Amino acid sequence: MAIRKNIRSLTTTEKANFVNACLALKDNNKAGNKWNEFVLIHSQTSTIFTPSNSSRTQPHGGPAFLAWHRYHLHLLELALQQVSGNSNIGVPYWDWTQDTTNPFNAPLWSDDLMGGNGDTSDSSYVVKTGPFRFSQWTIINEAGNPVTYPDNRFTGGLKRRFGNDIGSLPTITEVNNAVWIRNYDDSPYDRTSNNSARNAIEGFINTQLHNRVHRWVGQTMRTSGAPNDPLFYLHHSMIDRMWCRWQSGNGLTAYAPNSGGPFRHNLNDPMLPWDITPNQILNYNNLGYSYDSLR
Ligand SMILES: [Cu+2]
Repeated sequence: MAIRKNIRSLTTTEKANFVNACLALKDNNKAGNKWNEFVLIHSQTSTIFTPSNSSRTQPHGGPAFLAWHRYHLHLLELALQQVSGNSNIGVPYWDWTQDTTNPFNAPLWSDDLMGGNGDTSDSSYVVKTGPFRFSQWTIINEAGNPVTYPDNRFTGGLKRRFGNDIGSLPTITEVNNAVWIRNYDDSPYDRTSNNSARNAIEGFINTQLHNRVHRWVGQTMRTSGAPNDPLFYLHHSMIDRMWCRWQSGNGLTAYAPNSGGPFRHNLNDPMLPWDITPNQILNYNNLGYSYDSLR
């Protein structure tokens, strides 16, 4: 049984276990490694519009957002458990509301967890510290090849540029305001939905919760290849935790639309590429993980 912990509560051993499992899944950057498969599932489905003439894709901008990312994160967690032989590994979460006053010095940027900001001194914004630093960890484009940059420097390097695109992280008040919306989602079930906990958490309305953190970290995290950065999963563990908290107040069967909405976003529609339905994963207890705390 995996317990997803706040990164602040991890022991030195737990941090090492998580990092080493990520590195093992990456398999020395060998072609076809499992980590990269997860990146490609995200980047490729991000181009599948549902339906084709809408702004809504399978993973983003629609009701399936939370369910799709819950399942993606769950599969990654299982893969980390499998490769490490440790069924207790849970993907820890980054509660960014605890780092709003001093985000550049948040504890997860340590050398034994995520490493830090990209290098601003040479304006490359390439991550050069921690386990996922340049030359240790290679990020890929939509074709599965190492990412290249216009200046021909640091091919394959992971990039971050904290606080450049947007200056601050979301606060606990903003999280509460999103979680207190009782409606899971609302017509037209897209980026404009107003009375929608899903859209408030995803962040196309109000204070951009999920989207804002991607923007604050910047660079790789702002692309459809964001799962190249292991930080993606710590962020989505926090997003899934927010949904679990919403479910604790609204029930494990609450969802919308049950039917009649856009295909691949209704309760019993198969989500690409797995053909699993939101209905099958609403009750996350059945997926074998829990959180150390929901608030
Ligand atoms: Cu996503």
